[in-house]
Amino acid sequence: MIYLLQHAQSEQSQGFAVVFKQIDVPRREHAQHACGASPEDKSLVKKTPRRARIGSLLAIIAGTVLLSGCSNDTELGRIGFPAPATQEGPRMLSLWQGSWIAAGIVGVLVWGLLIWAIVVYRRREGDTYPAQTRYNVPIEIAYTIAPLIMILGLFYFTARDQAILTKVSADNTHSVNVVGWRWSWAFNYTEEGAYDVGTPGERPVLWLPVDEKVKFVLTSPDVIHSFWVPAFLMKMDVVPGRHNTFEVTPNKLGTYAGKCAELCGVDHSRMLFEVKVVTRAEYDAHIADLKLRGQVGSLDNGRSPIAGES
Ligand SMILES: [Cu+2]
Repeated sequence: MIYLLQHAQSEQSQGFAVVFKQIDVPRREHAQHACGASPEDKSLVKKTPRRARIGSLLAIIAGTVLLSGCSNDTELGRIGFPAPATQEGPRMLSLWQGSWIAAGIVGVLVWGLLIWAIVVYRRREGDTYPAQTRYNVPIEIAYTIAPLIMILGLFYFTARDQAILTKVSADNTHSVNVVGWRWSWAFNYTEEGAYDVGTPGERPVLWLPVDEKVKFVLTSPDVIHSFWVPAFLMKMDVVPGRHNTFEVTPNKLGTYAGKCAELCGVDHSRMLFEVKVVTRAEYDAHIADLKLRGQVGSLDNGRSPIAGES
């Protein structure tokens, strides 16, 4: 190769293109010849164990990320998500974990390639200006196709799960009209004909019977709010003039926190409520109690009727 390079340089009629072709040789080999060193590059022999170590480190990182995503019993395994308290929750959880695992694999690959290039191709004594590569069609095709595959993969799983999670069944028998208003919530138990309402200082409580599918119909008389029960792994905006709807089946008894997740004004942070998932008998008793207190019917604007006002 060096002979060809010298030959090309000696013939003045040969242009730069020919010279570049001729010097398109492994840079290290060329550099070693240029400075008179032996072609037996000992540093190349030493590279293998170092590369193996880097590879092992990357494999350990990738394995840790993958394994941590396998357990749903810990917050670390759920990557920060709360333990799901609905039948639908695990689907949302696995979409979340899958997205992080995919991001982790891509991250490890990119960081690995970066570190590998920095370490293996670092400047060494005697190195000359490296050969410049432009318009490498296979690499540019790979640059285009790889992100496309990633985006299409994320889109497919997101669209699939979103379609399932937002599907509203026709056979619904239990629904609650959730009214988000500045700055609290009203819950209209549609079939039962009872309501409950809170204030920023007094959190309202939404009661739900366990293992029964409930349809939430979200309405707002003023601005956009967002109905969020973190343990349900579901959140949906409450938009004036719209009836946003979703269904969940709470399957764990307990009390859960809820809040508004859309900045809606000065007391947004006080739009807190609680959700009590109880047995059917406790639920019926609570509805009867609401009716005894006179909270019969529904509130479409979130405000309790005040004596003397129509
Ligand atoms: Cu709000």
